[in-house]
Amino acid sequence: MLIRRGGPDIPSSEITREEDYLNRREFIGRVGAGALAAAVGGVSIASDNASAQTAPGGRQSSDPLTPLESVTRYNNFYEFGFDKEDPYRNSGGFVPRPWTVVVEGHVNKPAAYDLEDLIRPFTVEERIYRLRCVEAWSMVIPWRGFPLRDLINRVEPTSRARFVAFETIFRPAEMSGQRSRVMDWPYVEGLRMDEAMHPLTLIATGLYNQNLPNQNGAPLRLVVPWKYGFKSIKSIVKISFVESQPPTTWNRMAPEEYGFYANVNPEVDHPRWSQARERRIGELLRRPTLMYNGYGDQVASLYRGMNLVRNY
Ligand SMILES: Nc1nc2c(c(=O)[nH]1)N[C@H]1C(S)=C(S)[C@@H](COP(=O)(O)O)O[C@H]1N2
Ligand SMILES: [Mo]
Repeated sequence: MLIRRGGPDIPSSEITREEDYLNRREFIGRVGAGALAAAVGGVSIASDNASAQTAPGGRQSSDPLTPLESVTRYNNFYEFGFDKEDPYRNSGGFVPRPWTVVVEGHVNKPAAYDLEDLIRPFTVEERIYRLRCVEAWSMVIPWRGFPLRDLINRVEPTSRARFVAFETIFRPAEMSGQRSRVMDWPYVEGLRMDEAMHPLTLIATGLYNQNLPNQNGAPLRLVVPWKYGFKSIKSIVKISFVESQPPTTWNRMAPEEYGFYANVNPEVDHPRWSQARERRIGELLRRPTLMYNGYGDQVASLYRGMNLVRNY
């Protein structure tokens, strides 16, 4: 299968054909990623394939990958418009580098970090995670990134930090959606500290072995695989360590439809539709939605004793 392009922003030299990518993964499986990285030089993938499979957060999805073309042309990124193809069409003029991330609040090392400096110390690895949108569709995406907790440990939150708040860039000149007031910009999200520290919680800087396309949240975004997609905030410019539960964009817009927790839960329906099943993009038949998007054995303990109907 030939993929035309990964998005309007990616120079053609950076585009990975899905077929090449899949062949390469097979190759990685045989020789080990370390050897491959050594052979081709400077490839930022897991330095040790065995550890990628068995690391605490490294459990991979064995479902077939969603084609790159769907991952980059069927998006939710309201800063670039409402229709699924709008982010693909409208994000070509967005400039994701250079980029600064402000870290503030209850941390020992608050600062405005240049993106490259911020991510340099961390081991970037591939994680294949399912993303389940609250709209009852899902994808399987080979992300490239590092655990958020590596970053959190580096900036040293104090004991007063109980939640982490995230903010997307506000740049209406480049983000046409932000020129209308349909949402309260900038987009904001938040996690409880233990959710943020969970090894499954990823800061993604790429997918399919290329830098994140603009429409997927360049240059860095959150991926929280057991929560509905809207928790996975894109194009992050601010990370704040706070004492109380921060506001989140969708909760502010429609609090009875979108809660703070937003854990994938087939038993708690959205007020306007069922969450029991989902359409995997590219498949015809809908499949059952799994509790915590299938990551329950790793995350259910975070919510033990909580009422999941009330804390939706
Ligand atoms: N800043 C920002 N982040 C966002 C959104 C958005 O509109 N703005 N949409 C969310 C929703 S609803 C989903 S399902 C995922 C989609 O990610 P993807 O387009 O990379 O698949 O991004 C999330 N992050
Ligand atoms: Mo979503």
